[in-house]
Amino acid sequence: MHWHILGAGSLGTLWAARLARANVPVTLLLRNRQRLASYRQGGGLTLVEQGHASLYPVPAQSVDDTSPIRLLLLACKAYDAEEAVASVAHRLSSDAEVVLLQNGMGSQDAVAARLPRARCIPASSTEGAFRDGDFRVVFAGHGHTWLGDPLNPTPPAWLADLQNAGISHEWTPDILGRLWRKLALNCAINPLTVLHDCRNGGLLEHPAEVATLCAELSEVLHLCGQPDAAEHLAEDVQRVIHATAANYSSMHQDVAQGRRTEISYLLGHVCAVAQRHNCTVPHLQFLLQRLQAELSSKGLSTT
Ligand code: NAD
Ligand code: KPL
Repeated sequence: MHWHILGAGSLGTLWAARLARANVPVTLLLRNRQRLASYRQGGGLTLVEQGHASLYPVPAQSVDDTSPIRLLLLACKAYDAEEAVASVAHRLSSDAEVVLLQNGMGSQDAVAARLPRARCIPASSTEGAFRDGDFRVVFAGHGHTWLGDPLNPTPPAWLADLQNAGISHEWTPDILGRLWRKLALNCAINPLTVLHDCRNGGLLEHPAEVATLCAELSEVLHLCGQPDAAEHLAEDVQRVIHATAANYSSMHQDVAQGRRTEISYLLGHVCAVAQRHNCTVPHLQFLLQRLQAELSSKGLSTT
């Protein structure tokens, strides 16, 4: 199986370098010919692991190349997913599979609606990576990736490539439950870390605020048919806060670095779903308003 990877950022580069290292055929898809030229000038992707940098000359194309794509890893941010996949939709084969690495929810359905013939496979990852240069990624936190197809529980044969590449993963029939649970954890933690300008552990000083959000999040999860994802949510949020006390949440990092957040696919999505079900979630709604005001005051997008 030949992998094409669209989105040469942190996670896309991390996957590409490890697949290439395991001799799995992989091609990076870059936004345009200018990006392709600058990639080729650098000679490939650099992966930094435990302070050690290795260069992988992964082949690359621009999205307007015409060769067919059978297996695509979509590794851009949730707010870019639809447009990015549209740029290569005409290249997807009739039996194409598309792995969706986006955090939060909402973008997966939008992509699937654009690609009615493709098998869309959402993924949820706890791996951590960041860019410290163009086409250069630091593997900052070992984690695990869950993948699944909500419409078809049969695992794809190419999971063996992930095994060979040392990408820790699991095929799950309940990927939606996984995504909802991670979304709920993110909503209970990330916006508050931005508003209180603190590390995750700083939320230990705001137990009532966190507990109230968990209660409303559980209500929304039940309404959308995800009771398992609601189980012991408050306890799990406390566990994550303790386990990651010294870290800044991904949303805090985005805001601190002046980057657009994925708010519409996280807290924004939960509030929109609650509204669709006529479910009042005043604390989540107020949190969203405060977060949007904070982003706006910093000149960042509120969507
Ligand atoms: P990133 O911003 O580092 O990389 C995204 C890349 O996609 C960028 O290089 C961007 O230029 C590219 N891109 C966007 N639109 C494009 C288009 N139309 N054509 C071609 N390229 C395009 O993002 P990331 O950190 O790798 O995150 C990707 C997703 O994975 C996000 O939803 C994020 O929340 C999730 N995630 C990230 C991490 C992490 O540690 N980085 C961990 C877990 C989940
Ligand atoms: O995933 C996270 C993030 O920072 O995005 C955790 C660590 C769970 C905090 O919500």
